[in-house]
Amino acid sequence: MKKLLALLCALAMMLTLAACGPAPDPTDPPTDPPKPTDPPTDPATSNSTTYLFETEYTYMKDVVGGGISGAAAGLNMIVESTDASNGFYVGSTHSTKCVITYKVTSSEAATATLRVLLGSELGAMKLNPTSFVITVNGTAFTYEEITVPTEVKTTGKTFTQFKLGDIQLQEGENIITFQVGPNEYCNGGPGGPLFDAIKLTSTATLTMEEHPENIE
Ligand SMILES: [Ca+2]
Repeated sequence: MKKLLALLCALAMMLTLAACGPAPDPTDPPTDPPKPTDPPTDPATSNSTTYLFETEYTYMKDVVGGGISGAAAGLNMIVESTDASNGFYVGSTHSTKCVITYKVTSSEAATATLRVLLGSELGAMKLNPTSFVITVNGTAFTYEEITVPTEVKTTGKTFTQFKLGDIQLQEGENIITFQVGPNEYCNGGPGGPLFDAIKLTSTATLTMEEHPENIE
């Protein structure tokens, strides 16, 4: 009987010791806390729309341009081309007096991503906020320099799309201007790109003041 009691005591001690092992610390955080769902990289993309606005539909009648050799202005700057969006682009922009003006009405104040479709007849052309000035409602828009490749009709890559960045639109009418700045791309004088169209991507509803009679 004594032996049995001793055995039971020994067992009880072993169980007690076993129960005294390192207890989990209740303050420890879970090793893998649930992560919040990653936000979409661009919250505006889900319900935004991309609008294609043709340069040949801007108000062109009073626009001053410049050809490689000789003057150009107004509707004479519009060129028909199967390579261009809508079959036309605006060329002969080789003058610092050349200002292309888009009037875009926005349903609300909103951000819009600006892309431009450009070509070059003057070789590879570096455009930046100095050599090609862009303004939005009178404020200069800063963008990273782009290089417009020369016109290469054999590959059909006459026009290249460039994403320039986000602009801020106000509710109602917005004026977006593109002006050739001082540069030496055209025989040492100012040269501009072949201007096909712009694209604006925004959650707002956008409309452009269009002049389709330009190409009639
Ligand atoms: Ca066009």
